Amino acid sequence: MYQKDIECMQREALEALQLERMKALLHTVYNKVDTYKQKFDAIGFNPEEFNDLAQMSELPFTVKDDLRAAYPYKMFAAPRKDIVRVHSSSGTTGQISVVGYTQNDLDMWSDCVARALSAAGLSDEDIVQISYGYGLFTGGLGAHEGVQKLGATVIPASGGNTNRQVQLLRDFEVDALACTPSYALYVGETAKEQGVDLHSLPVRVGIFGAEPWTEAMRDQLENLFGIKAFDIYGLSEIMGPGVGYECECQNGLHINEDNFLIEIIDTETLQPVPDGEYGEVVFTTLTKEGIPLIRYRTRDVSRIIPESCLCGRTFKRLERITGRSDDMLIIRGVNVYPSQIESILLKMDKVAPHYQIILDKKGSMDTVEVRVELEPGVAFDEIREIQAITRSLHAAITSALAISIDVKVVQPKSLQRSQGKIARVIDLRSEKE
Ligand code: DLL
Repeated sequence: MYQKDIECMQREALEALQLERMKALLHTVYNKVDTYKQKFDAIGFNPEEFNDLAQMSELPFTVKDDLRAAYPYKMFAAPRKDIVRVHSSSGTTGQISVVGYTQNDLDMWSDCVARALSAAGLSDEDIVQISYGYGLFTGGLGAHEGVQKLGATVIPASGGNTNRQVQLLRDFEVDALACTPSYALYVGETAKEQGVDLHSLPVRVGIFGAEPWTEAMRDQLENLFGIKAFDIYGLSEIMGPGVGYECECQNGLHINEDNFLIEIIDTETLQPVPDGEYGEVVFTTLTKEGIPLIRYRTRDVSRIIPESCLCGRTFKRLERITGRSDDMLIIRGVNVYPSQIESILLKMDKVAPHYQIILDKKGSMDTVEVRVELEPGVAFDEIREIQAITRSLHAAITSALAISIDVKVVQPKSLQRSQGKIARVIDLRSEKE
């Protein structure tokens, strides 16, 4: 499923394809989606006048609230009878948003996922266990159809029942595990507790995504399982898994640019920034029929890696997502993403890769505490040892982030494990208001 003719297209040809698709898309949304007709009319934009990708920055953005206001089907561009599947975003805050797929959309999606699996070194010879949740969440079914498209064997395990996950991984001779990185860690930990030697199993690839994770977490997972761990990126509003994928270089997410046009914008000026600079990721769906989106603001923060990739693919690479702007903590005036804290913790000795960031209030003061588990086998009652570990964690965070954060080392296995997307930040402040 390596589609070299597309994935390694000359830039000029790719941009010509994008322009052609963009013109058709603007025509469709203007005529079929009220939200876009209103947005375009409001700024006097005539879709017929779009003839250069440089005009992208003149187009209005789409935000989550547009989708919420259109709940459930009002932004669909295809007739309801052509919609063959519906998914929705996780909707942690307020109303969920609904995304509909036509059969062509599903075909395009499974193609994108198959490219990702193939770039991770998988083929129709392999067995892939999907431990992303199945259901309205796009992870399970999205990955599932990609595996089938590749011609590999799919084990639709879904999330949860972790003992069973280990059993499947071992007994079904699975080659690749697809789930969130935090869940992979839990599966690996459970396997170890059961005395399963993960390095002796056939599993050799991890397809991990749906939440921010770090290079340090990649090292942990690769060592724990004896695998190569690949990042996969996506979001329900745009498609689900497979918007971006890592190749054998494991250095950034190639964006499926024949289907998705990517921009990075400055969140203050809302203007596009040059490749290499950080900002908010914005996508336009070039080929989707069900619910095409123009300049959708993802809230994800990252940058385009400007150098070309050694693998030969010409699709732009998005650096791994630092985090969502909504998850950014402002600690005494300093902006910090949980992933920056993860990078530091996971490099330290004697602590396990399980942590939480607790936001709380003391009087009118906001407080932040990082809780991290002690590695199993290190004696928790060795007060001096615990103090020394705490001090060195504190010093490492202070020197890397230039802020002082309270650190608490907790007992092994005392923090909640995730079976899907993990919540790293626990905010107790609202309970006290
Ligand atoms: O998480 C789709 C997905 C499923 C991607 C399985 C990869 C694998 P949502 O639930 O809508 O969709 O959440 C989308 O999750 O905007 C990012 O903030 C975050 N996210 C997704 N993939 C990654 C990743 C799915 N590889 C939101 N790295 C996105 C960091 C990710 N964050």
